[in-house]
Amino acid sequence: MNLIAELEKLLSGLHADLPGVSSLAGLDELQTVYLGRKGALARLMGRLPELSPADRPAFGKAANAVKEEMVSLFAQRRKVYQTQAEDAGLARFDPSLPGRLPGQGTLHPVTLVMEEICRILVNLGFETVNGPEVETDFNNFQALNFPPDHPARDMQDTFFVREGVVMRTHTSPMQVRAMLEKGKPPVAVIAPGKVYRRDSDMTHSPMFHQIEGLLVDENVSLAHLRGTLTFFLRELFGPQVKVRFRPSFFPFTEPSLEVDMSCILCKGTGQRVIGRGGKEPCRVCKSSGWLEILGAGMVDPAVFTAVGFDPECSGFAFGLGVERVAMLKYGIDDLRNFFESDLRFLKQFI
Ligand code: 2U9
Repeated sequence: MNLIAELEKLLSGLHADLPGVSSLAGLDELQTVYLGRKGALARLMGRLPELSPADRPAFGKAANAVKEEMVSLFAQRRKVYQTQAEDAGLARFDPSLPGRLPGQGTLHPVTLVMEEICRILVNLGFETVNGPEVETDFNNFQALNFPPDHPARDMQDTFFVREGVVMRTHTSPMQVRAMLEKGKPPVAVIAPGKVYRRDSDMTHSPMFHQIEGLLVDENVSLAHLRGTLTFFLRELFGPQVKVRFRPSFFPFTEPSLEVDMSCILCKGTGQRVIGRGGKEPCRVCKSSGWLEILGAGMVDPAVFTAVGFDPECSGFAFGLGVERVAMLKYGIDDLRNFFESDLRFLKQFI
């Protein structure tokens, strides 16, 4: 049989074999048999030297035509299988299934506590005010009756941006702004936010969060301050909390107070019950039974004068550190946990 006839036989052999293939893998196998490097067509073409030089071009041309046809037959068949595979994939796809949710973050414990505190105070009628963390010396110190030689005005204690401009050391400048904007009483605002002090150790960080409150009206008394803060602490820590007030000093309040609450771990006893009737000194309140939680006082008339209010008007103010509250509420003993962004820590607060 001449070689050209063999080429035709090979092609009709492929036509006969193709319908017997039932998978993509089977098709790959058959393609190797016919078109592989050592396949039937390659073997046939390897017999070119058997032909006389005059017959070789005709054979070469016929062999190329057969190869092209074979390649196209395999390609067509492959397409059929691919479409079938895609259809099968689509049949398995259920568009009614809920989508996969991207991993959701959680709120930072400081944010959670800040929101909780603001919620209680807003329910009491205070309005939230937010503002700049870079402040004028007037709003941060002068208006709040800080004398020029007060230690807080020293480079060691405050971050100075430039002459007369500081990173706010408390959120009190927001209450100053609120009074300047309103022009006269009544004012009832809370100012939550970041504050900056040149401090850094186990219990101090150069940036922390405060919430301060201010109420200015006619005939505001220490009794209003006491009632408000007692209610506030019982909402935040539970109705069993006892509250006490001690004299203190701040430039912007007179009289000034430190507010303590009964220890939330030992319930004010100074001792914690362990095991069967055993007791140990409470480590949270260092056995005193009390925790310092707020600073407060009646607004000093010098502050009213500085913002153009009648110095005869009356008001109370208070302030607290949010990280401290979060540490007590969640039993955290190292402040640095809040700022290290360790997800194992942060994911515990939902
Ligand atoms: C104006 C007038 C008075 C805000 C106050 C405190 C007492 C206070 C500290 C608590 C812990 C700051 O975070 S802390 O270190 N705050 O003790 N703050 S009275 O008094 C004001 C504020 C604004 C116009």
